[in-house]
Amino acid sequence: MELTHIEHLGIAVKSLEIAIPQWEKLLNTKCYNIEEVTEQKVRTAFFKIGATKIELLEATAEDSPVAKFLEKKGEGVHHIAFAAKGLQQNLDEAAEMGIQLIDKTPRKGAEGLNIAFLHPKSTGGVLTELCEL
Ligand code: CMX
Repeated sequence: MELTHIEHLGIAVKSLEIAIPQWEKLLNTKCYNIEEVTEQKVRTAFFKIGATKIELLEATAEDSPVAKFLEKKGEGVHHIAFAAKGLQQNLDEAAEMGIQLIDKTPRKGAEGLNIAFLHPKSTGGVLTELCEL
């Protein structure tokens, strides 16, 4: 696989309204984008911090993956996202290595990026996202 850097860290929060000002204070920077990703049943808020980003995730439905996560584990780091050169090729290589793919082909994520998730059961318990550069 060819991963270049950490594109963002996804953090599950109960409420963006509460979390955004807290993270703006912590990072000393303003949230630059709030976006709903209907397909993923989340509302997201982004912050730039150096070469990477922080993505806050709020569930928009009871059956959202983020709602399930919050119920089981509470607020906290939900996933790590790597920038990948050639997303489909990286997915094919991951599958060849025996990594379980949640998405066998790329789909559209926040900020218009093509993304795909790898199952946490095959990535050391960390939900992992690949983002096409
Ligand atoms: N990180 C680590 N482990 C996780 C996890 C996460 N974010 N989410 C679930 N798991 C673990 C659970 O703890 C559980 O482990 P155990 O079997 O040991 O209890 C196991 O995975 C199954 O979890 P579950 O609650 O039964 O949930 P599902 O199997 O229904 O779904 C997953 C889990 C990862 C397949 C699903 O959440 C998914 O498809 N995620 C990718 C999409 C996503 O998260 N979208 C939201 C973000 C979108 C964005 O960034 O734009």
